[in-house]
Amino acid sequence: MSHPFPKNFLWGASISAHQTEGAYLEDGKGLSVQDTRPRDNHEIADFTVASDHYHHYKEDIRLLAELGLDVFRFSIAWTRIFPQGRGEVNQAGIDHYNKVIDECLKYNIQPFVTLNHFDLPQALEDEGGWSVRSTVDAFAAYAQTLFEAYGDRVKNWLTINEPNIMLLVDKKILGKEIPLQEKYQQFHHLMMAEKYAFKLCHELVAAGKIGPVPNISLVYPATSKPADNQAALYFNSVRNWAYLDFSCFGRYNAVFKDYLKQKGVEIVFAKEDEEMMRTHFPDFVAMNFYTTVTVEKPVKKDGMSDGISDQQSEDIMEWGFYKGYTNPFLQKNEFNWTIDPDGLKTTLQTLYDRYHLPIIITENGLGARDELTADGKIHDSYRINYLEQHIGQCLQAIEAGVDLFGYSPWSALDLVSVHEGISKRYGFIYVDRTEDNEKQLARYKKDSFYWYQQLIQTNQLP
Ligand code: BGP
Repeated sequence: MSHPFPKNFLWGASISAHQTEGAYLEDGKGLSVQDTRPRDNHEIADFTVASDHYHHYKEDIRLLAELGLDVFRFSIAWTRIFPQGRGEVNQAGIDHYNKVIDECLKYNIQPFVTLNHFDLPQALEDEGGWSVRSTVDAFAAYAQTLFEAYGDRVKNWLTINEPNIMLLVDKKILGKEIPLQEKYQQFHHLMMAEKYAFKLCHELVAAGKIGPVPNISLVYPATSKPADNQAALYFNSVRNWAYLDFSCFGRYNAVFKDYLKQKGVEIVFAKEDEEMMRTHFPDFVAMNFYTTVTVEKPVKKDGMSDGISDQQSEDIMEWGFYKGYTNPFLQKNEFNWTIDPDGLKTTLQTLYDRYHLPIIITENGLGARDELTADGKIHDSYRINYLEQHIGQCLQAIEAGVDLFGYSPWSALDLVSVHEGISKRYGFIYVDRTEDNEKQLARYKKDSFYWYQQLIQTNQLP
């Protein structure tokens, strides 16, 4: 029989603004880079409607209360607060999130608020986006506005979702290739923007806590060959540790710096960076975990292919450094992502030993093509199975000494997947997006909803 989780363990569920809200031009909202991103035609539900959470937030939060959540992780759309990225505040945007926050608190659900989840204002992108330093200033002003508006009620903040994935290993999120030098300069600006968020949160939010949100896929060497071990070291450093080392230690790690040197990339630091980066630190780490990755040292340059992201495909390759490898010991989901619950425990232990900070999991889950049955049910036993295995490993990590204080899987309700549109669903709550249907946008509780509800009630796995 499984042991209970610690008494104060936080059970949650997560979403992001642009993947759920829709209402993309309502109440003064400006366009974000996600609104303008080119879409595949097969996506019947685009981000303009998404799950229409903007209009359904009351119903959704009521369902999440029924689920029994302690925590609801959502992001704020920067373009609702500042339609042009900076300048005059859009009061309708401030009001909307006031209502969302108050609705959560009404049910005793703590909001965990992400400042920015992939949706930079298009107006800032037009001025150079994260390539220009002025975007860091705009972000700091935006973060300050949020802390001042909501800091009396929101005590837990997350900075910028997965800068490591958004920029470094995924080609689809921003929908374009960025030249290498520019890419790493953007990365540095994101890192500095986060430092301003730490500083401002600690100054402005009484008892406020804030953490970075990396996507971590632990990297395994394909074999015990020393060269493969080197490949794994480099990919771990670039993909996983570059972000968190900067965030938590205030420096880039030496392997990452060597990688940049070999690539001929030189990050330009502003005068104030050195002091800022060594002065402001997070209170916890919020980790998103889906997969692990396995790499070998590439031996020949041809065969280099065009994988979209390392989570999805082994085709990822950086000549001279690493090449994806199909791990024969791991199963995959229908979207080609490896499933590795044991890897979650190892990741938690590695992370905790490296940074000595409390950890909350803010994403983990199974994307699948769920089917709504004629009687309004969704039998997602595959998701229950996935969650059960991963939550089991969370418990093992806690018992092995990791300070894991919460688990907030992806996603609270169905939303528009970054890579696959609405066809790939993660939610505990099904959102009907069939066309020409009077049930359009209706919500249904999946089998996993009832399973998670039971788990939260008993604070232990069945
Ligand atoms: C993470 C993102 C989420 C979410 C998730 C699943 O990297 O933070 O926004 O989308 O991945 O990815 P996908 O939607 O492609 O299945």
